[in-house]
Formats: sequence, structure tokens, C-alpha cells
Amino acid sequence: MTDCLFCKIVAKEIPAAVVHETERTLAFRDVNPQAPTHVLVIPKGHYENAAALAAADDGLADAVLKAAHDVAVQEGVADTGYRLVFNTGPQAGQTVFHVHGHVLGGRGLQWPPG
Ligand code: DGP
Repeated sequence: MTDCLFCKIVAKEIPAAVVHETERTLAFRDVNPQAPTHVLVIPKGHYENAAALAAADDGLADAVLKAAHDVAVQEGVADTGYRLVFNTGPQAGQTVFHVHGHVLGGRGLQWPPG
């Protein structure tokens, strides 16, 4: 998608601090981190949200989930615990409509979220 921010990051038209990459996924640091570790994990292909990703039904959702866990291990937060969040839709706070999982860790996280 030409007007999608995260597609532009995939295309390297916009810079990002990439921490992990596979053939089908990319992970980069959130520009506005909410925790010591705050990494966004995306499929390189454009899917609007988690529901669209799940509907793709080609193993891509699994690949994104695996990449998210690999990021958590790489960032050193897998053992202490981390949160994986897919804001889905405007009421949930989704602002970028290219599906992304937030990997958050490195501090105690509150529940319920705001
Ligand atoms: P969400 O609200 O769930 O759609 O999360 C979007 C996240 O994307 C938000 O935490 C900030 C991040 N973000 C927005 N623009 C950029 C950008 O240009 N670069 C990076 N690295 N992150 C961005």
C-alpha cells in the first residue's frame, strides 16, 4: 500500500531501528516507547489488523507470533515476562492500520490496561 507508514518502513523509504527480520516479518523499535523494550512486529505484507492477518490463513500469523517471541528472547525479557498487544480498531487505540504486535517488557506492567 503506497500510503501506509509501515509499508514505507518495509520498503526502507522511512528509517526505523530494525531489531529482527525474517523473510515475511520485520520488527523495529517503537518511535514512542512505553517500556524499556517496546518493539513493533509486523508482517511485510499489508494487512489492516489482526483479524485480517488471521483470515490470511497461510501461516503468516504464526510467523508474526514466532517473530515476537524471538524479539522478546533477543531483548532479554522473555524470562521475566513481556506483553504482546495487537490493538485492533480505533476504540482499542489502533492508529496505524498495518497490523503490528507491540512487544512490551523490561518493567512491571499494569493490568487492566488503560
Ligand atoms: P497503535 O496505536 O497500536 O496503532 O500503535 C502504533 C505505534 O506505532 C505507536 O506506538 C507509535 C508507532 N509509530 C508511529 N509512527 C511510527 C514511525 O514512523 N516509526 C516507528 N518506529 N514507530 C511509529
